[in-house]
This record gives sequence, C-alpha cells and structure tokens, in this order.
Amino acid sequence: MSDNQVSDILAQAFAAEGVDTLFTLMGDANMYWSASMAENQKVRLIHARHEHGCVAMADAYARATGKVGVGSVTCGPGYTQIMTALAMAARGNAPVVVFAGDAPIGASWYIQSIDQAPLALATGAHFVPIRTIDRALDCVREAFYTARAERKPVVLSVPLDLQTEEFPYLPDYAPSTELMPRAQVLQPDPAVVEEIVAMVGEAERPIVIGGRGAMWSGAKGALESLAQESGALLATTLLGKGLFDGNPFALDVAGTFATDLGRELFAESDLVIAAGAGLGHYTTEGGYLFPNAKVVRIDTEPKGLWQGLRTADLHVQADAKAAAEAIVSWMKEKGVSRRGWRSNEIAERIATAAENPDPKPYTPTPGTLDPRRVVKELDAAVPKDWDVIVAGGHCFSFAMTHLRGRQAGKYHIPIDFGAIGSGLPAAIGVAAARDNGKVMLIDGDGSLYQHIQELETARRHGIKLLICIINDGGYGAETHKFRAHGVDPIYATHGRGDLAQIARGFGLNGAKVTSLGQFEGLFREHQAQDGSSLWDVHVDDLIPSRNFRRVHYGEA
Ligand SMILES: Cc1ncc(C[n+]2csc(CCOP(=O)(O)OP(=O)(O)O)c2C)c(N)n1
Repeated sequence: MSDNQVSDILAQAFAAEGVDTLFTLMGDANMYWSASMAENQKVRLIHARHEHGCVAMADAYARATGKVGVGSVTCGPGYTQIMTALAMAARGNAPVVVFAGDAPIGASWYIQSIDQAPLALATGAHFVPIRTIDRALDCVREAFYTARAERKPVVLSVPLDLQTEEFPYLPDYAPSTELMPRAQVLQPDPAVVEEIVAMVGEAERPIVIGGRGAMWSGAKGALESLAQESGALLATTLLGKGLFDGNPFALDVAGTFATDLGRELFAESDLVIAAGAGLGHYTTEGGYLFPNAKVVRIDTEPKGLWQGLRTADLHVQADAKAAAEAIVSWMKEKGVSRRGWRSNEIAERIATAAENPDPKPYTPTPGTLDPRRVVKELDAAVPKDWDVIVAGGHCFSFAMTHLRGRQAGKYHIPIDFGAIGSGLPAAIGVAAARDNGKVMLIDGDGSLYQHIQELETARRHGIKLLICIINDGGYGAETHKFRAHGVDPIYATHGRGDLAQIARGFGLNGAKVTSLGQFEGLFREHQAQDGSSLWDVHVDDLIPSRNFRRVHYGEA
C-alpha cells in the first residue's frame, strides 16, 4: 500500500489526532482510507454491519472515554443511513468525527451521489467538505477541533476521486489539540454567590440537583457539602444518575423517573440549586416538578430559555465545583448553616423508597415475570463496577427506576433523540472503550430487533457483552398507550419469539428466562464462557411502570 496517496495522508492526520479505534462500514468512498487506518496507522477497526452502528458505536465510545469517537461510512446510501445516529450525537453533545466518503467531484454523474451538507446540518452536526487537496489537512484539523471544542458530531466529507490522488506536499500536520485553549476553571461572581447564600439562608426545603456537567467538573463532594450545610436533599438528572448514590439524603433521579417520594418532596421544595444540569423538559416535568421553588442554576454556559422553558430565577456562570465551594465558603464566612430537610425520619423515608421504588402489587401472567423484580435481581447479580447501557421503550423506565448503587458515568443512555434501536451498537462502543468484559446491555425486544445484525459484529470481534432483553412480546410503550386509550394493543404485539435461539444462531450464548432466581447462576456461566451472552427474559406486558401509570393511565 502506498503511503503518500491522499487517503494515506488523511489516515496519518487522523492518527495524529489520537484516534486509536475506528467504527467503519466500507464502500468505494472510504475503503482505502479505512484500510490505511488499520495497516499504516495500526488503528483498531471495528466493522459494523449497518452504518447506523458505526456512528452509534463511535458516539458511545466518545461518551465513555471523553475522546473523539470516529466512525466512517461510504457515500450515498452509506451516508443516508446515519441520520438518526448523527441526530443522537448532536443532541447528546458527543464529540464525534465521521469520515464520510463522497461521490467523485470529477464525475458528471454518479449513482450514489447525494448532497451531503443539508442532511448533516439538519441533524445538528457540523459539516466540513474537503474539496481541494491543498486544504485537506486543514479540514481534518477543523473537523476535530469543532468536535472537541463544541462537543458535537462533525461530518468530514471526502470525495473518492480526491482520495486516490498523490499528495503533492510534505505532510506536515499539527493536530487540533495544539489549538485548543487550555481548559480553565470558571469561578463564580462573588456578588452572585452572596445572593445565593441569602437565598439559602431563607430556604426551609432546598434540593440540590447535579447533572452531567457536575460529574464532568468533579463536583460530587462539593455539592454534597453544599447540601449538608444548607440542609438540602440531593437529586440528579437522568444523565447524572448515580452521582450521589449512597448519600442518605439523595433522592435518585429528578423528573419523569422520580419516585413518588421524590415527586412529593420536590413539590414542597422552596429552593432548587441545579449544577451542570440542563433543567430541561424531562428533569423538571415541563416546569411542574417544583412549582414552589426559587431556582438557581450553575452552568458554564447559562441558558435562560431551554427546551421552551424558563430554567431559573438566578444564573451563575461558573464551574459546578468552583461555584459549590464558593457558596459553602461564603456560608461559613456569614455563619449560615441550615438544618432544612435533614432528619432521621426523611433519611428513613428515602431509604424505604429506594428499597422499593414502586411497591404496587401485580400478579404476573403465568410464564412471565414482573419486570420490576427482573431489574432488581439483575442489579443484584451484576457487580456495581460494570458499565450498563439502557435502551428500549417502556422497559427503559423499569431499568432507570430500579437500578441502584452504580456510580455516575456507569450508566449509558442512548436515547437523546427518543430513538430506539441503539442499545446494541452503544454497548459495542462502550465495550470497545472499556476493553474489560464488564459491560451489560438492558434493552427491549423491539429495540434489539432494529439493529440485531450487530450481534454478529460483537461475535466477530470477540467482544464480550452481557445482553439482557426485557421481552414483553412487542412494542410495550405502544401497547400500554393503546390500552390506556382503549385501543386493541394487537397492532403493537408481535410475540416473544425465541431470542436465545437467534443469539445462538449468531454464535453467542443464549438463555431463555421465565422464572426468577436464575440470574446469579447465569451470570457465573457468562463469566466462565467465552463471548457474549443474551438472556431473553419474558416479562408481563400487562404490568405498567410507575411513570407510565402516571403519564398514560392517569394514576395519581
Ligand atoms: C427509531 C424509532 N422508531 C420507532 C419508535 C417508536 N417507539 C417508541 S418505544 C417503541 C417500542 C420499543 O419496544 P421495545 O424496545 O421492545 O421496548 P418496550 O417498549 O417493549 O419495553 C417504539 C416502536 C422510536 N422511538 N424510535
């Protein structure tokens, strides 16, 4: 293979950006570059079976590592397949670069040509077209710079005829990392800190919410001290789940997936301090979760209007940890220390709710299981240091409500665009990032079927996954909505099939689970075996989750 063809020089530049893993599906417009990444640059290639998988894997890899995730697709139909994954990465602020081969610019007609830019832009991705060899390396740098600096997906569009030309210059590539402004800790304005301390001094029932930004800033300890000093309870956004696990005053997730107790206490709250948390639609239940609270929002990029909502009464433009520390130190200076919510009684109520977040009794239909008990048993059987990917429709609610005791950053939730189907690709991306065989996917049967072909990818690459499918025999989210509206759920019911057998057909281990008490044994078997395992867990499609009962069935 030559080493000064444009495709080789571009591969060199990608390697200089620190790329060590590439998720690709090859065609005319990206195959030589992909091969050069593997052969000349010694990058690990993971060959997906559908282009959606390439980008969804790169997205999950990026979120799990904090590095830029790189995917690649060929032109035309290879490219149009990735729209959902690009939109997900854009909504989730994932730094991803997609090397998208493009039709030859020198051709009068090409069967696979399509205008790539508007498609990328519509998803929220940035678009960088290479159109001359002179600027090819500048374009790679811009793509990586934008992905890193703006935390978004970038499509680097590279016509196939340019790639096969000789590169006429001495390759001289300065990676985007050399241009990145050094990360700095944004300190809060002391006048704003003073205002917050005055608010804390008057609050009786404050709650501190930590989100993904708080996790990134390492603010856990500082926010726990702030809550301690101000007598506050703690909660997280969905993406921050786990941040305060173990703290006796932590309510788990705020918003749609909150426990009944969490909702009750939020309704009584008179001050919410949110750090690194968007306070969007789901976290605040469209603005109705804490109607009586004054709201302070700490963020490096404050947004007064977000998802159509007024997010806060007072904004602090600062790093979450720095702001929490500054507030606590000013409280000490002023002698402000509050008892607020903090009592043994509240801690006991929180512990009881955590033990059994949804106690409503149901008797499962014979041959099926209560999905709540399934998730709790699974949670107990799988060690807490494992990464867990949660996807699917209705079953997502069970998992997010009943999984406990895992640190923030261990949960991976590929649902930013409200799309099903990305659980398996995301699990492969996380597994590639971790390389430790400690990755579990919890997904629905409908979601799995959308990209079931990636089971073969996992097998072929020797990726060890534990896949637990909450199989309710159809599109549970839809069957429950149909039932709640008096419509026959038959249209969303497909039958449970034999997923264990299908998994075996792909070369994985497969087990059907129709009784409780099996997960510990199955887990030991999984650990002892090579390769991935799929557990097809038959659950009752008649048992609605707590939030579906509330949102769709009108239960109080
Ligand atoms: C890409 C995409 N197609 C369709 C939908 C609509 N949808 C939402 S939930 C759902 C059912 C998912 O079924 P499954 O993964 O088995 O989870 P369950 O709801 O049964 O727990 C569907 C089809 C969607 N959100 N995304």
